[in-house]
Amino acid sequence: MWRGVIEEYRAHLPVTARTPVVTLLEGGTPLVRADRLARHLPDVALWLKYEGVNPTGSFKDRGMTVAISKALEDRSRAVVCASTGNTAASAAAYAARAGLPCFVVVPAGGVALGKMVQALAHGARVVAVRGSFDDALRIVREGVPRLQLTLVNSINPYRLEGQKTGAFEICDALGGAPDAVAIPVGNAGNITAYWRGFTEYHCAGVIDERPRMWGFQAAGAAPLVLGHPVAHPDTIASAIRIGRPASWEGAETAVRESGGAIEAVSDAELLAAQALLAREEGVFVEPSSAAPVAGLLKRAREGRLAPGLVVCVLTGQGLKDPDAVLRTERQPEPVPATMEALAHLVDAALVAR
Ligand code: AN7
Repeated sequence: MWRGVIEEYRAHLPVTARTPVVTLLEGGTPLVRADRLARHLPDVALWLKYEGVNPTGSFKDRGMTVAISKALEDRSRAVVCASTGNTAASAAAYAARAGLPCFVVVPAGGVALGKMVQALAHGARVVAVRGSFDDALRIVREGVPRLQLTLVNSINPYRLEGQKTGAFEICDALGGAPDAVAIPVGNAGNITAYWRGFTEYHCAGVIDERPRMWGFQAAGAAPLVLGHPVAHPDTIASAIRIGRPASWEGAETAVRESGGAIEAVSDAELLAAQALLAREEGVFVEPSSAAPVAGLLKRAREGRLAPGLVVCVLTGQGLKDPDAVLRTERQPEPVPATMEALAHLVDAALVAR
């Protein structure tokens, strides 16, 4: 049975026999081959690392199991994070399991419905500020020393330590490293963590080569592409609506050392990629998580996609953000409860195909 990322990768993580392990058995997520989607990407063998099936529905759980376990070991009195939603949901769940109070600071109106509901359900104290995620992170960083809280954003080094296990799992499943990894970039913690994971496996001789790291930001929130912070980030992908990434240097190092790149995709490209994943592969992700697929499609269209084995990291579950889908999809109008009404709709739909 899968034992969660701390037990599975204990030798690679900053834990000891005295660390109380707080886990929901996160990690061990599917690496799914995506041949139908790959038809749009000439000469690419495409795999999807589906992080949406983690316990709280995103990759954040990999880091949170380590951060919350260490907070408990260090006798923290409460934890706090700023969040666009997924960190909040994960912190709330793991803090609940540890018996620790949890404060989450979010941009008012800037968090998808499912994530807000998760934080509330797990009993986190939710503080909604009139401002952006970057404002929320700023006040949390300022407040942590005075309030004596443990910060569980990815500035907390234990978070990235846990998240690097995603890279280990990809190599373990493939029996080596892929040629490239495509990943969404918001606060830039995850691309930094994956690069660390590949580098550690490379140094340990587990893999011969490290993959190229391709990061994708939303065009309205693309500070790493522009080369300067964005004061008012704007995108439908609320998870990555971030103008001043905390792990800026980590992302640049990953790209430089791997020979990769960070590029931008438009909201229209994000939504099209989200729909394609759902309709051609049966994999439902939130808009931010469609960024790597949107980016690969764009590279292919522009003739800039090298052949090889590519893994897309799909960071979050689609159910978290129902409003994003309902912008383009309409709910059905009720019809009479008759077989004829059903037959009429079936015939119309199949003729239209
Ligand atoms: C689904 O929850 O920043 O580049 O506060 O939720 O490591 O920040 C979420 C980020 C990608 C970007 N995909 O990862 C938060 C938060 C999803 C996310 C990212 C996020 P990073």
